[in-house]
This record gives sequence, C-alpha cells and structure tokens, in this order.
Amino acid sequence: MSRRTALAFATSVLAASYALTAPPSQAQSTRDATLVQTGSDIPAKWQRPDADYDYTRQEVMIPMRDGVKLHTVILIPKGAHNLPLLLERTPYDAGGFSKESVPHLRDAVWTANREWVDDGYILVYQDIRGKYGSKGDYVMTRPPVGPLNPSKTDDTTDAWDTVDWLVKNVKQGNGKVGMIGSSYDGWTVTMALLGPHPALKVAAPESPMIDGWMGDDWFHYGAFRQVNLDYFTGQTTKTGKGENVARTGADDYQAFLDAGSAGNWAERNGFKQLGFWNRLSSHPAYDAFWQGQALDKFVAAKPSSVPTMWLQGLWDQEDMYGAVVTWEALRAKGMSNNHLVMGPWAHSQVNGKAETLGPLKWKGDTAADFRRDVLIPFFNTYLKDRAPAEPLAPVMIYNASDNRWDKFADWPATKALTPLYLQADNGLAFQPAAAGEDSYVSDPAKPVPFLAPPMSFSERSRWVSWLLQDQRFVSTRTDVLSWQTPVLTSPVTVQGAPFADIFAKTSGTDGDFVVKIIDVYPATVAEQPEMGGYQLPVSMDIFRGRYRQSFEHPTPIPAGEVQEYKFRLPTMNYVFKPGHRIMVQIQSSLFPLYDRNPQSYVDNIFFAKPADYRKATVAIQRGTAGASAVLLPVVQTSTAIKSAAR
Ligand code: PG9
Repeated sequence: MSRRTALAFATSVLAASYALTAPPSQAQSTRDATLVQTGSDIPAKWQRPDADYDYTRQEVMIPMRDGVKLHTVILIPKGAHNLPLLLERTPYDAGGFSKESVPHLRDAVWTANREWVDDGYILVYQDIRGKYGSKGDYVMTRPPVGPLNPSKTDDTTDAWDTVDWLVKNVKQGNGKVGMIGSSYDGWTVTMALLGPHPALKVAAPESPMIDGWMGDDWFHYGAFRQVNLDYFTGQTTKTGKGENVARTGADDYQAFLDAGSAGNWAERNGFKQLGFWNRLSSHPAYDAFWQGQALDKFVAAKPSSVPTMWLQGLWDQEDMYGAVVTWEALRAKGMSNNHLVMGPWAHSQVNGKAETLGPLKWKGDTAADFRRDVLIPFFNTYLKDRAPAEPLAPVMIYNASDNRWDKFADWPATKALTPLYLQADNGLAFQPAAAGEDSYVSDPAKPVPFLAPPMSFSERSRWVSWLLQDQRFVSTRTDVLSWQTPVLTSPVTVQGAPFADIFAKTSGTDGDFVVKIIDVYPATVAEQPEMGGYQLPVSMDIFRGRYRQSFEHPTPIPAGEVQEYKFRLPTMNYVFKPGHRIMVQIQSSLFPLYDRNPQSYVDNIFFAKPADYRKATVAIQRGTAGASAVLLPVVQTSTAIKSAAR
C-alpha cells in the first residue's frame, strides 16, 4: 500500500468510526432518514393487499351481550351479493379453519368447505368464549344458563348475539344463517337450537356431543373413557392448544395399567389444576351435574322450529350416542323438519373423504356424495329458497352390507325387539335356551385390550377404525366369551337400536359388561381374501354394573346373585348375509379406552386403590331363570337360525 493510499484508508476508517459513535440524532440529521428505524419493524396492523384475492378475509371481534368479544373470521367472496352465511362456532381455532395468504377461497378452506364455496356461501368461523382469539372464560361444554351456569350467557346466547351481529353487519349477506359443525362444534349447533335467533334458518349438528355420561365422549353408561385425559390437557391447560400428557413409554396399555386408576394418572400429571377434571371426577354417577347438561332433554323440552339434520357415523368412535337420541326425542315431540342421517363413517368423517372405513369399501365417496346431493341442497332449501331435486326422506341410514343408502319415513323400522338368546355350547338362536351358564375369570391385572398392544391413543389410523377391528384378536382369550348362530342360509335384517339383556352373577361387588354384536364373515371371501373369517363388530358398548338399577344412585352388586344388565346398543341398519353368522361376545373390560372396574365396590372408581382391584368370576346365565340375549329389531329373520335352535 502506498503512503497516500494508506493515509486515505486511515481517514476513511476514522470517518466511519465517528459516524458509528455519533449520537443517532446527529446521524439522522446528516444522513438519509430511511437508514435508521426508530420504532418496531412490525406494523401495528399489517393490511394484506388483496387485489389478487377472490375473497376478503375479515377478522372481527363480535361483542356479546355482556361485553365479552368473540374472535370471528368471515370469508366473503368478492362481488358477493345476497349470499347466505354458514356459521361454525368452535373451540378448535377459528383462525386455523382457513389458510391465510392464499388468494383463492377454494384453496384456502378445507375439503368439506370447498363445496360450500362453489355453491356461493359466506363462511364464518368463530372461537367460542375463552378459546384462541376470543375473550372471556372458557368452560368445557358450558352448561346452559341455569343451576349449573349461574351467569347470564351460554353458547345459546353467544350464538344468538353472533347471528344478530352478522345479519346486521355483513352487507353481502341475505340475512339468513345456517349453522354446521361436528362433535364439539355439533354441540355448539345444538346449543344454538335451544334459543335460536330468527335469522338462523337451518342447522346440521354432526356427531354432536349431547350426553357425555350416557354415550358420548366422556363416559359410556358410567365407564370412563381414558382417551379424554389427553383431551382435557389439550383443551384446558392453555387458551390456545394445550399439550397431550407426556408418556414415559410407547405403549398406552402398559402406561395406564401402571397408573392404576384414572384418578391416579390424572393427579400425577397435574390435573388438580384443571377445573373440568375436578368437576367430572367428583361426579362419577349420572347425578344433577350430568343430567343438567344432557342436551337431548333440553332440546326436547323446547323444540325449535329450525329445520335440523342430525348426523352421525355408524362406527363413530367418539360421539355415537347423541344425534340419534336427540332426533328420537324431537320425533317423539312431533317436530317436523327433523332429519336423521347415519353414514358409514367414523367420527366427523362426513366432512372428509369416505370411500372406505377400516376394511370396508364403499361405492364411491359416501361423504362427498352426501354433502353434494343431500346436505347442501337441504341448506339451500332454507337459505336460498331453492327446492331440492327430490323431497328429503326423514331418515337416511347407510346399509353397509348392501352398500347403499336406505331411506325411511320413520325410524326404527320396527318397534318389536326379537330376543336372540345365548345357547349352550356357544350357540345363538331366537328360541329360549335350556338353563345353564358360561363363566370366565375377569382379572383387572390383565384387562381385555380394545386394540392390540402396543398401542397409543395418538395413532390416528388405529383410533378412527377401532370399532371395526377384527375381534379375532381377543376372541380366543379365556375372559372373552362368544356365542354364534349356525351359518345363515337367508338374510337377517336388523333396523333400529338393539339392546343387551344380560343376566349374570359375579363373585365381585361391581363389574363392567361389554357386549358386541358381530358379523362373522365366511371362511373365505373371494372378492376380498383378507375378509375371510373376519369378525366385524356392528354394534357394541360397555355398561358399568353398579348402575344396573339406577344411573344416579349406584349400588354394589350382591356377590353371587344373578342380576340383570340391560342397556341399549348403537343403532344398526344391517343385513347379516347368507353364508355369514351372527356372533355375540361378552367380556368385562375394554382397556385402556375405558378405565378398569376394580370389581370390588368403592365409592368413586376414579380414586380406587391398588388393593381394590380384584379378580372376579363372572357367570353369564342361559335359560329360563336368566335368559341372556341381545334384543334385535329384526325386520327379516332367517328360518335357519330358528330350526337350528337348541
Ligand atoms: N369428540 C370431541 C369432543 C367433543 C365434545 C367434548 C369433548 C370432545 C370432538 O371431536 O370435538
């Protein structure tokens, strides 16, 4: 470097270091102001230019009557005029229901909503109180205003206030609103029906959570569904998405066995901080707490005039109970425009693709076809004054055996229940059996799994199809008893809700009864070889024995005395085909989905102690003294079964 260059270099370094050390005000005054940013680089509110978008996305905070504001996303097609609004209220992040920064509305929404976009709807998603972007307190499936909810607001008033705001403020709307949503969101639809705004013209509760004790998410006839423990933390540890409970091992069967009781699992994992867990675990029986939020009773007490389509999957692994029972309650009240649809679907599958379920394959996409041909035309009737191509049947239930939709003017197709009796030598027939019993030892240390271990509740594909699982994985266990008909020579058609009517004695003082109605496939099936001999559950449920006389006031089972356990099983529209057999299976656990019954009576099973869990010998009765049977709404009977009866 020459001397001159070296001097020039030194001067420039000096100048630069002066500029760096000079006070900012001086730097700004002597230099271009765009060189320095004084505030945050993030604008207070980013306005996304939407010139290339075919819709506008508005996020608003809608005020409720008590001043609490609910975060609401409104998607309006550009150029919209006189369009109806489709409203979904959710605890699952309204903002996430559509993608941002996606210029075409069809691409921004999820599968089921594309068809509504195509038909011309304004889509509205709202976070319910206390979840995600909404203000206020969150209460799990907040009970209606009344003894369990002393405030002046609930999801009925919040839906009313939201609809009111929408029809007054969304200028592109036609003043008519339809509500839709599955599961929890189906619960919010049902809540809206308890006091609907006049602009709410049509509703579709899909797999709605209606009675969490009888047969929807939390319990089935008093047996607790431990899969909800992750749900409690997911929903109630944070305003947004909470976490699942941490696992120290890969197998939930072992993890829940090691925990002992559900209460021990919960409390070791910090659940004492969670209000809903504390309330639920203090009310194991069907007392005022559960009765006071059973929505079928509320809906039937004050039927709305809003045309409603109650939707549910035939193998719905989460909310199998509510839709059909509420439809029945309204039907009993003479409500017209009350529709029931049961598809060959798992939970919420109505909103996805439904070409298959477990091992079963349907003709086409039964969910997309249904949405296009039935659901959207139903909404259009009331929101667009567009008459459907053909009148809608009051009841549509998929017939999985014949692979088609069956339509009914009324349901069940028959009110008569035909007993299918357990027989000696593991037979099953429509004619009463001679007296006898079949017994097994139920050991809480080795409960019958609901899915073959190792298993994890988070394995989605196994979870959505567990109700269709081939039961051969347990039917050789000594604590699982099976009875089956001879091979059928003509079809047996069952249309309605069957009942389990089991007479049993146990050496314990409490116990659970799991009853399954199974379609046993022929030993070989040419069209689908993997179905050879398949034991397909068509209807099953669990019943906690202490509730055999009263759901509200449980009582110990007198050890060694025959008792009757009678309970309704999930609805069927099913044909047992020639070449198949009907099987009934009984066992005393379905673990870890359901918590274990200690089999010795304790006040609150959530907090049973290790010493309370005891083996019991369970004897299922046959014959005149206790003729155990499943009671089937049979509309067509196989003579083969009758003649084969012992
Ligand atoms: N089955 C879920 C649920 C509904 C209501 C309460 C708790 C859980 C759901 O899918 O939303």
